[in-house]
Amino acid sequence: MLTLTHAGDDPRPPRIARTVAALVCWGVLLAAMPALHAEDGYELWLRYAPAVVADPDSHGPGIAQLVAGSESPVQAATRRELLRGLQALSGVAPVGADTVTEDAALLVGTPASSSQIARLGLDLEGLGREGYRIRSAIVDGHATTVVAANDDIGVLYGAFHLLRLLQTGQPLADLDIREAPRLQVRVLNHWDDLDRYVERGYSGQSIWDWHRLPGWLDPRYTDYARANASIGINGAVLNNVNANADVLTPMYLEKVAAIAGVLRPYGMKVYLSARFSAPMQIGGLATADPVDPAVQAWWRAKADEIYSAIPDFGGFLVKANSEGQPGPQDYGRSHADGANMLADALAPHGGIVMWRAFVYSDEEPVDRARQAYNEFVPLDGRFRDNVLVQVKNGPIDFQPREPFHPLFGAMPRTPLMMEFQITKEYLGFSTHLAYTGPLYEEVLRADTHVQGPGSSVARVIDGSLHGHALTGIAGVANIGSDRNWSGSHFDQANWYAFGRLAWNPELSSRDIAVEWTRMTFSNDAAVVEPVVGMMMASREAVVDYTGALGLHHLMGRGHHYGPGPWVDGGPRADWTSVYFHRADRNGIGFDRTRRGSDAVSQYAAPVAGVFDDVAQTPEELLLWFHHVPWDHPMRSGRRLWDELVFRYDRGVDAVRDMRAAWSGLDGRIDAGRHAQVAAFLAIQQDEAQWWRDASVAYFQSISGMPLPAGAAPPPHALEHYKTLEFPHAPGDTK
Ligand code: BDP
Repeated sequence: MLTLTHAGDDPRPPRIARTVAALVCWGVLLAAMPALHAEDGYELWLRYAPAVVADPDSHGPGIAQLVAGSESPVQAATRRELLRGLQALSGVAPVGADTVTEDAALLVGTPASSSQIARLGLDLEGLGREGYRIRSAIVDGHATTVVAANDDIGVLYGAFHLLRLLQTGQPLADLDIREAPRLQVRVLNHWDDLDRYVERGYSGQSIWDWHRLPGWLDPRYTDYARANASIGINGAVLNNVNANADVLTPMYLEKVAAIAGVLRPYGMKVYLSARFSAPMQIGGLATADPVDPAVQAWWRAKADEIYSAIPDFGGFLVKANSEGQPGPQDYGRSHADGANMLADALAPHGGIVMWRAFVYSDEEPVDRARQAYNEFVPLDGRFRDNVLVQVKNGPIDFQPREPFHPLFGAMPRTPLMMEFQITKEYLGFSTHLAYTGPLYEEVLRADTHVQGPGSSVARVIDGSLHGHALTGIAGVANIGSDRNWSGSHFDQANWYAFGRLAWNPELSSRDIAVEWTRMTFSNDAAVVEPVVGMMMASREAVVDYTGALGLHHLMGRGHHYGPGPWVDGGPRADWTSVYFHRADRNGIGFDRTRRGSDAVSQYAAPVAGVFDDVAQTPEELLLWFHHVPWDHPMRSGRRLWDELVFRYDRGVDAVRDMRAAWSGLDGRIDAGRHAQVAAFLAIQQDEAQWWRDASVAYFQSISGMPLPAGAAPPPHALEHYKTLEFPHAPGDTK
C-alpha cells in the first residue's frame, strides 16, 4: 500500500515510538559527550554534530532504515553522505535495504532508480534535473521519509536538505517540501594562479595542487565538492580571471580533467578562465583577432580537445580588455565579437561563455562608474544564446556598499549573471568578521524599476523579468589551503550564504545566518541568538569604520589593506581615492547627478529621479551620488561632518560589541574556534580604530572642521598614517 500522509495524520505504529525514543536517547547522550576531536573548522557546516534535542516530542521520527541506490557515482555519493550524516547525528547507523520494509525509513531516489518511488506517483514536474521533493509518506505500510527527484543530482541536493533539517533540529514529521533552484549556473570563481598563489586570497594557497595533479587527488577536493553540493553550487572556474594561457595546454588539461572527475559525482562542472590571447601564447598564431578564421579554428579545436577529456566541461570565463587583459578591442572588435567567437567553439558541446562586464576605459574616463554600461548596452541582443554577461554587483568594484549596477535591467535581450565577491578584499580580508549575506541580499532585492515596481535585481538574473532561459550567478571564492578553508571561521558563512542565495536569491540573509550558525556552532539558543546578532550587524560596522554615507574606494593602494583616503597620483586617476571622494574645503562626494557625471541617468527613470535628488537619495549612498557641503544637514539633525565622525565611531563601537558578545560565549563554543575568533576580533578592533583614526585625521585636514563634542582626536598626526607601508600584504596582484 502506498499512501501519502497529510498534516495531522498519525500513521505511526507504536514501534516507531520505540525507535524515536531510542534515537532521542542516543542524541541526548551524545550531545552530552565531548567532541572526539578538536574542532578546527575543516568540517565546515557539515559537522553533523549530534543534535541537542530541546523538546524530544517535537523531534519526529529518527531514521532506522536507509533505502538508497548506489548504482551511479552520484547515487553512491548520496548514500555515503546520508550514512555519514545520519550515523553522526543520531549515533546509530541506519540499516541499509533495497526496499522499504520497516518504519522510520528513508527512501531516496528517482522514479527510474526506485520502483517504490515510481509507485508513489509524486508530482515532480517543473523540478528539472536539480529540484527535489521531500515528503512524509506511508510506503508499503511503513512510515517513511521520501526524497525524490527526476535525476540523481536532485536526489543529492534533497539529501543535503534533509540533513540540514536534522542538523538544525527540525522535526521530520509531515514534511512536504518542493525545491528547485532559481538560477541555473551557480559557480565559484577561483582567482587562483597555476603556482597556487591566490589573487585577493587570504586563506593560504590555492586548493588546487597543480604540480601534484593528476597523480595526487587531495581528499580535500572531495570535501570541497561535498560542501558545495550541500548548498547547491554546481560549478567552479578553477583559475584566475587574470588568466595564464598555460591552463589550456594538454599538460594542464589532464590535471583539469582529474579535478573534474572528483567534482562530477557531486554535480559540479569545471570551467576555465580563458586568456583571450591564448592562440598566440600557446598556439603559435600571430594574432588573436576573433574574426580571423585561423583564430576561430584554433578555438574550435581547443574546445574539441577539452571536451574529449572532459565531456561535461562547463565553458569559459573571460576577462577581456579590462585592467590590461587582452581582448577583442585590441583588434577593433567588440566584446560581442569576442564572446561569440568562443561561444561558437563551445556550442557544439553545450558549453557556455561567461563574459565579464568589469571593464573601464584604458583612457582617462569621465566617471569610471559609467564605463561598463556605456560599452555593453549598445551590444544588447548581439550575444549568442550560450553567452552570459557577468556583471559585478555594483558599478565600481565590490566595495562595502555600492548601489546596484546600472546594467541590471538595462540589457533586456542579454542574460546577465551576477558576480559577488566572497573573498573580503574590501571588507577586512579574513581577520574582520563581516557577514556578507546582507550585502548580497541588499543587491538582489534592489528594485531596478525597469518594468515598473517589483523589477528586482533577483528577477533580472533569474531570467523571469525578461524571459531568459540561461541564468547564473558567480561568487569570487574565499577558499584556500587553510585548514578551515576560508581563513576564518566566520568567513565560511559567506561561502555558505552565497550558495544558498544562488539557489534562491529571495532567501533572507538572517535565516541563512541562523541555519549556518546552528550547523557550524550550535543549536543552543544561547549561542544562536548572539552569534546571529553579531553577524547581522557586522557588514554595517565595516561600512561605518571604513567610510559610510556612500564613500568608496578609500583603501590602501595596490594591496588594498587598511585605510588610504589620501591616495592620489600614480598611473591613473581612477585608481586613487581622491578621485572617488572628491573632498575639498567646501565639501565631499562624487557628483553623479545630471549636473555632474550623470551616472544617475543609467538607471530607470524612477530610480534615477531618486538618486538625482539629494533630498531623496538614501543617506547610505549620499556621497556616492552627491557632492555636498561639510555642513549639509542630515536626518539625524547632525551636519554631515559630524555624522561622518559619528559613523566612524559607531563602527568601532560595533566591533567592541561583537567582542563582548563573543567573549560571553566562552565555554559554549569549543575552545579552539572560540580562541581564534576572539583573537581575530581583537585584530579587527585595532584595525577598525586605525581606519577611523586615519580617516578622521585625513578628512579633518581637508574639511578644517573641529571634531564634534566627545569625539576623540586621532592619537597620531595624519603623516603617521600616510607613511605606514605593507610590502608583503597577502593577495596583492603580482
Ligand atoms: C579587483 C581586484 C583585482 C581583480 C579585479 C577583477 O583588485 O585583483 O583582478 O577586481 O575583478 O577588485 O578583475
